[in-house]
Amino acid sequence: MEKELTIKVKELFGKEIAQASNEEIYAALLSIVKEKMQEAKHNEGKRKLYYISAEFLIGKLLSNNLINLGLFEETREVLKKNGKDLTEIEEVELEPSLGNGGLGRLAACFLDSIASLGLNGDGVGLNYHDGLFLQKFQDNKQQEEKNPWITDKSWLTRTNVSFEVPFKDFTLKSTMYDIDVPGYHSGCNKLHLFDLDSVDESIIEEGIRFNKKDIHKNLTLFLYPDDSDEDGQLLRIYQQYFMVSNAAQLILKEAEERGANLYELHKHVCIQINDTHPTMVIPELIRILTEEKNFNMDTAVDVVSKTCAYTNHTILAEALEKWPVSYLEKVVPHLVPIIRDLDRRVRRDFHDEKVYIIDEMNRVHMAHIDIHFGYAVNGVAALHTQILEQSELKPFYDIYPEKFQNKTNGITFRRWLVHCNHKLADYITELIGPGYLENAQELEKLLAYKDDETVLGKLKEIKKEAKAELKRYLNMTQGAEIDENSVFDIQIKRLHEYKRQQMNALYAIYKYKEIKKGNLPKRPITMIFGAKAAPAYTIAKDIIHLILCLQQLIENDPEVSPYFKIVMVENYNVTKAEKLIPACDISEQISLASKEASGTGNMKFMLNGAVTLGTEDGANVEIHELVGDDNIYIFGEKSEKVIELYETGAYCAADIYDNDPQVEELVDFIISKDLIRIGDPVNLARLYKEIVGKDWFMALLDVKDYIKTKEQMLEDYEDEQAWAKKMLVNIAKAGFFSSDRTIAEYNRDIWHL
Ligand code: 26Q
Repeated sequence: MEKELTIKVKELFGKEIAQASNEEIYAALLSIVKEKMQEAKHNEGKRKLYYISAEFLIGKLLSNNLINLGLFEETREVLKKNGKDLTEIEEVELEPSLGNGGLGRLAACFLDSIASLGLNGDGVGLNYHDGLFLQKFQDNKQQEEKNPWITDKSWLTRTNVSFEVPFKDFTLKSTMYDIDVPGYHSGCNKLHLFDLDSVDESIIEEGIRFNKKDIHKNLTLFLYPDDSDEDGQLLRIYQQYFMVSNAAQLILKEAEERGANLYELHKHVCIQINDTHPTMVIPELIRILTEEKNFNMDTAVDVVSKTCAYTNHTILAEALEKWPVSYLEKVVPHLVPIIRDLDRRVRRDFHDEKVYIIDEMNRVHMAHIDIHFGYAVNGVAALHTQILEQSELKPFYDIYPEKFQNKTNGITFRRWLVHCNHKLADYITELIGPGYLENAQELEKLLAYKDDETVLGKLKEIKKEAKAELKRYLNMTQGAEIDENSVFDIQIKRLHEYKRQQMNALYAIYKYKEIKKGNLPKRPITMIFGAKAAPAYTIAKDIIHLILCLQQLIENDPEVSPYFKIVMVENYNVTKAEKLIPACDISEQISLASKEASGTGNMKFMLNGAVTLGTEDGANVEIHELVGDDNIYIFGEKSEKVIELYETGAYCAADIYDNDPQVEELVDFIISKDLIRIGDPVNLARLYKEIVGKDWFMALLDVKDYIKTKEQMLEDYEDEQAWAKKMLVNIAKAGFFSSDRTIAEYNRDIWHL
C-alpha cells in the first residue's frame, strides 16, 4: 500500500503523502481501492441472486472496503508513519443516505455477507440524490434539510447500461450506476443503483419541498418522499416501478447473456423482494415475458413464481402497502390487467377474501401478490415468523405452510466490530485468534475467560476508552459535554411510537423528579437518543420535541445536571451509530412486545459488550435465550398478552392513568409549567392527549415495570466485576447474530445458489 499510495498521491496532486491534505489522501485511497475492486473477480455460480430493495443503508465505505480487501491495518500504518490518521481521513467521505433504518441496514449487511461467502448475488435499488433528509434541531424541533451525498469522489461508477421504462404518459431512459461490494477475503459483487439523467436537484425549495408532479426532475431525488397526499403516493409508485422495471430488464438481459433458456429462468435467477416496495417486479416480469418473449400467461406466472421470494419486515398494518387500483392506472396502466389476472387466479382457487389481491375497496395488497406468486415467505426473527404464521398471515400460512420460513436477522461483524471497535476486535483476536471473523460461533471460546479478572478488567478498560472517544466526538460534533464515568444508556433507532421512545422519556421524567426530591443516583446517568421522525409523522415529531425539551430542562437545572444528562444526537446515521454502539452500557430495546419484527441494533450493542434492557420482542427473545436470565434485563407484558389486548380492545390507557398516581404524575409532567416554559404548548399538549387518550402502543402498560427494571440495572452496574462478566457473556454469545449465518441459511433454504 505504501508504494501505491505514494505513486497515486504524486500522480494526482504532485505531493508526498506527508504533505497531502486529508481530502487528497482520501481521493487517492478511493482511486486505489476502486481500481482493486474493478480488478477483483465477481463471484460466480449458475444461479444468481438479485436482492431488490428500496433502501441500502451502506454507510461510509472506505474503511469497510479496506478491511474486506485485507488492506486496513497496512493502510493505517502507512498513514500513521506519515503523520496522518485514518479516522480523520474518513471524515472526508460523505455518508450515502440511501436508507432509513433496519431494513436498509440489513440489506447492506447482507450484501457484505453474500460477497464474503463467495455467493453470486447483486443488490438492485435506486440512486437517490438526496436520500433520506438531513435532520437539524431548531427550537427543540426536528427540521428537515436536503442531504446531498453524490460528488465526483463517491464510490459510484456510471455504467453504459440503460433501459427504457414505460409509464402511462411517457417513457424514461435510465442510467445504471454501480458500487462494488468486496467480500471479506473473497470475490466482489455489485450494488446496482438506477437513476435518471434528467433529475434536477435545483427544484428543491426550502427544506425538502419540491414539485411532486415533475417526475422527470424529481424521480430519484428523495427516499420516501412525503406521501401524505395523492401526488406523493403517485410519486412513490413511479419510484417503485422505475426500480423494478430496471431490475427486471437487467435480470433478463444478464440471464440471456449467460445463455439461459428463459423458460428455466428460476434455474438461473432468484429474486429476493425486500419488504413489499419491490413487489411490482412480479407483474413486470410477467408482462415482459408475455409481451416480449412470447410466453403464455400460465407459463409466465409459473416461471416467475418459481423465481421470486419475499421477506416480511413488519406486522404493523399501516406499513403493509396497499395501492388503489386507480393510482396504478394513472402511473402503470399496463400492469393493471396483469394484477387483475393474478387476482382472478386467487379468487378461482381460494374463497377467502382475506387472501384476495384486490380488496372490496379496489386496493391492491402488495404483500398478497408476493405470497401467492413467490415460492418463499420469511420473517426476520423466530417470534416474528411465529406471529406471521399464527395471526397476521394465518390465512396464507394455512394455504401454503411450506412457503413459510424463519430467517433470524444478523449483522456483519466486519463493520460492527472490526471497524467500529477495533480495540475490542484486536483484544478478542489476542484471546481466541482471528477465526471468529469467518466463523462467528468461535466467539464462544471467550466463555473460558468469564472469571478471569485480567480479561474482565481489560473489557472494562476498552469500554471506558470507547466512552471517552464518544465524549470527544459528541463534543466536536454538537458541543455536548458528557461524563465518561457516568453510565451510558442509549436508544438509537427510527422514531416510532411502537419503539416507545416516549416510555423512555417518561423514565427521564421519573429520574428528574427523583433527583429533585434528593434521591441522587449512585453514579451520574447519561441518556442518549438518536432518531429521525418521518416528516409527516406528527406524534413522532412531538416525541422528539419532548426529549429535546427535557434535555434543555435538565441541562439548565444545577440541582439535576451533575447527576443526569440527556443528549439527543442530531442526524443519527450509520456513521454516528459506529461511534455510539461501542460506548454503550445499557442497550434500550423496549418496543411493545409483538411489534418489533427483529431489531438489529440490539445485536450490534450485544456484540460490543452492552447489556440489553428489553421486552420479549423480535430478536430480543433469541438474545435472552442465548445469554440467559443473568445477562439481560427483561420487562413488560409478553406478546400473547399484547395480541389479546388488541383483539379484545381491552387496553385503556386512561384507566391506568386515572388509577395510578405515579403514572399520572409522570404523564402530567409533559404539560407542566416547567416544560411548557421551554417547549411548544401545542406539541406537548397533543402528545399528552395522545398518551392519556389512546396510547396505541401501550407505553403506560409497561412503564412501571420498565422503571423498576432500569433501576435494578443501574444498581447492578455498580458491581463492576459482575457487570463485566455480563459484558463478556453477551459478546461471547453474539456469534449467532453474524449475518454470515443468516445468509448461509437463506442460501441453504431459499436461494440455492
Ligand atoms: C410503507 C408504506 C408506505 C410508505 C413507507 C412504508 C415503509 C417504509 C419503510 C414501511 C417500512 C419501512 C421500513 C421498515 C423497517 O426498517 N423494518 C425493520 O426491518 C428490520 C430488518 O428486518 C427489523 O430488524 C426491524 O425490526 C424492522 O422494524
